[in-house]
Amino acid sequence: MLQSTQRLRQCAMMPRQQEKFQKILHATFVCLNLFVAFNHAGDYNGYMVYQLSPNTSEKIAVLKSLESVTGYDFWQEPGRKTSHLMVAPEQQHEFEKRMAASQIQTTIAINNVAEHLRKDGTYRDGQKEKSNKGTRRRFLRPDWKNFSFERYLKYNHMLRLVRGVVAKKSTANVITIGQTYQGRKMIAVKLSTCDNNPVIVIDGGIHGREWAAPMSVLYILQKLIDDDEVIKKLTFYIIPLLNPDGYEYSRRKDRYWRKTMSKTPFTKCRGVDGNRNFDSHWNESGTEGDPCSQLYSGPEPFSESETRALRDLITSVTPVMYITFHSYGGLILYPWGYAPDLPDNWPELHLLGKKAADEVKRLFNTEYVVGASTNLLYPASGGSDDWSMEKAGVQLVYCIELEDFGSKFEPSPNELKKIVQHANTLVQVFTKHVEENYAS
Ligand code: 0X9
Ligand code: ZN
Repeated sequence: MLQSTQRLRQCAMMPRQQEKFQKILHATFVCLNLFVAFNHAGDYNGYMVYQLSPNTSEKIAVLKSLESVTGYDFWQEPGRKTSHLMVAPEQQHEFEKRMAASQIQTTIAINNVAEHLRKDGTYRDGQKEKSNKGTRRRFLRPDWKNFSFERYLKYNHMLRLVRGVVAKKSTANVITIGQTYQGRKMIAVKLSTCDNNPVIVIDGGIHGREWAAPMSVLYILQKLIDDDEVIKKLTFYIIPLLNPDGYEYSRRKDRYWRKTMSKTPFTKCRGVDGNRNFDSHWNESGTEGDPCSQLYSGPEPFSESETRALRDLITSVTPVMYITFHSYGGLILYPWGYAPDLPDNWPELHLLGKKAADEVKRLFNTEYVVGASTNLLYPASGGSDDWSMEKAGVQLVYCIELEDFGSKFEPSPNELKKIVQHANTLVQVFTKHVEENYAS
């Protein structure tokens, strides 16, 4: 529930004074930066999440200038009507002053992130759950047929589920597409009956903390694997989890970890934002050169083994469609993400996106908004979606920000169950379009 931050005082300052004031604040932020960078390590006691409603482009620019400040973590980046920002306790006072000075409307979405996390967590993998008979048992061996998508799975269990089901199906194969920085196996499931069929690549979880995304891709796989009719006409490569290192670190140590886990020389900060690491307008917009930033684009394009694995798969199978799942926001995005330009085929992408959104609305009464990435969200270059269209020539490309029902990164079991169905509905509509227009 949102609470109003009435303690924010609206300051009526002259522009010059305001500029000076903002410079002093910025200097204070930079000093705090170093302190916070080495001090939170997954402990979110006292951290707050603010909901911000900047109603002018100047106010959005003020928020954007905070992106580079460590201790500030945008859960939803500035660009849309509202955004969510987590702020470390040491910085909250300065932050509130700054918002007041810039007259940006601010409410508190989560008062203490650590408490919020303590309340959550009853439905994570490995924790006790009620069995059908009402007794409590440990959920160690999820089995595919009865798995109901009401909890999040650890990566090993995802692999176990996938391997188990693929072993029973002649049209499905698990292929290893690479290895993560920490040595985890990266896999894709190939569903195919004929190598000449149009190819669709689907992935999820390039951002560690977005747990609903890999679960959605697993659900899509569960539905597709038995759909013999579709597999007669199309070939799929499904990558349930693109950033297993980041996901596992988010499960075990730091719930809001977003990046990969690679090490960069001369800094204690780890990881690269995989979705800023692709070689498409690399490092041009919405990215950071600071290894401590959540949006660090890496030392060079494709510095990460995880992004290279996707690159190599896509270049070798030349898909006609690529869909990447993220959370959250309830958005169906198509390129470009680096700038407000539009691809030539944007009318097709827009109409198909709308068709898919209409189907989710009809079945679940949930609204997904459709549009070009930069225009609907914000400019951010180096994304897997932009790269696959620009450099790999994939014609139909979507980045889906799954609905969260206001639960942000922590959809409840009930919500997760609906979210994975949204994802599957979108894919069904997309798949039908490819079948009807691109298959022979
Ligand atoms: O910023 C991102 O990478 C995505 N949003 S998220 O909140 N899940 O991090 C949106 C990516 C949209 N695509 C591009 N900008 N290329
Ligand atoms: Zn994401």
